[in-house]
Amino acid sequence: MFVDEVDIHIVAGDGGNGCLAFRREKFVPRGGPSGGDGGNGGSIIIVASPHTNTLINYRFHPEFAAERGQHGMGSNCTGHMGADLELPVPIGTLVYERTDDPEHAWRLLADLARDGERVLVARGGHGGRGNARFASSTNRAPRRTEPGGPGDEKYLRLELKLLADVGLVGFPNAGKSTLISRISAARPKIADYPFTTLTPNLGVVRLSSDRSFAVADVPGLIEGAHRGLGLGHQFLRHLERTKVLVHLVDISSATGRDPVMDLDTVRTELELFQPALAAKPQIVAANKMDTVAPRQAPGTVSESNRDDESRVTALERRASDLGLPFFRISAVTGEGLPALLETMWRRLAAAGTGEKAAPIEEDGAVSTPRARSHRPESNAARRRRRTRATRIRQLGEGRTANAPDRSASDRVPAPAKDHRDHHGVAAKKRRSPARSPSE
Ligand SMILES: Nc1nc2c(ncn2[C@@H]2O[C@H](COP(=O)(O)OP(=O)(O)OP(=O)(O)O)[C@@H](O)[C@H]2O)c(=O)[nH]1
Ligand SMILES: [Mg+2]
Repeated sequence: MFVDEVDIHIVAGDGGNGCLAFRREKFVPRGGPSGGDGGNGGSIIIVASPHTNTLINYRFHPEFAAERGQHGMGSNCTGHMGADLELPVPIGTLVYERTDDPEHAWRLLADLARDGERVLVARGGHGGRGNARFASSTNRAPRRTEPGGPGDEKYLRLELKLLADVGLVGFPNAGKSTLISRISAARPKIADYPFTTLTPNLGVVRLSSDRSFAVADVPGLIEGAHRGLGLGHQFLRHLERTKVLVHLVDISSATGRDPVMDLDTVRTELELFQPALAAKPQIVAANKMDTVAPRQAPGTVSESNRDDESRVTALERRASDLGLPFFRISAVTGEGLPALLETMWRRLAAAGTGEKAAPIEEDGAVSTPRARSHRPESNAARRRRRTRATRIRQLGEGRTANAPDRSASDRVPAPAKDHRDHHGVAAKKRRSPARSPSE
């Protein structure tokens, strides 16, 4: 089963709690605090992998949780970190995050268009500090510990958009699957009835050792596909990343349709689905030329064959009106295919084969590094930022959370002389600002 869209729920691991412990050992009086820190929780990372080509695993298993961090232990033992969880997805998967904004319910987090590209989608919680970390010169037996931070929890949508250079479009039965099976090693189902192809197929065309490109065969389109007729436009998204479109038009009179109308209908459907699709470089190929008799002198051609030839010339005229290259081919016999493939390659080269897909019309970042910088602030980061802002404000007012209020101390007259005790230390200690509970 080909699954190209799934919703999943992910929860990163919580951090382990800090430990409260004291060293108790014979001959070691007042051993001091020895509670270790909790381990960090595991994060969840989505990775583009060439070893999978469908999201089906996520359809039946939509819940994922990373391991939590182990709690801290006595003897200053830090808890184990939770293992990160890597979710492999096919190359070409887009990762969206659900938002609270009703206008943009899904925000694009990353576009994993390259092998091995990865995005951290849920960060594990920080491990809490154990009581050993709170020991100070004034508090040598702290009983304070920190709980571990919670891991991120998110609802994600994974959407697969196949990565192909050339997309084959046309009415059902036009011969798209026959063509892809002829020019590549792909072996899709081929049959003489409409909608044989129910899911997209990919094939790689090798023109020579250093010239190859990927072709996608998507299910046939009919008039009204943008309204959901036929298989609808649900698979057209797989053409969004292609750089060249090839219109395959069934030229045989067996369809009972006009080839020019077929071409115009498919172009209109593409335009209605997404104007950017219709703006891609296009090529027109009249398929099933083996059913059309070769041109002969007038008067020697039978009625039926003359009909077919006029259908081809009408389509050729329409293609030249639109400024599109036109080819006469037969996917079954292989006639005209070398010239068509060369033109595909030239158009691809002109469009820049090495480039990534066109930007998607969604708000939010597309590339992974940018997506990381656009990721919403985590709870821990927000807490840190607020604490820092408060400290800066207090410093501006001449006081900090740790220091006593200067304005109050200013009112107290300063001691006339330094009252040192006989060690000369205690008075100094008494004057030092009180430690805050956060230290
Ligand atoms: N005579 C002839 N028949 C062809 C040619 N190309 C395809 N066919 C036949 O047309 C029928 C449909 O071919 P498919 O390749 O399944 O067509 P499709 O466009 O993939 O159809 P859908 O998957 O339904 O969209 C099959 O019976 C093919 O044998 C051709 O060049 N000449
Ligand atoms: Mg097919």
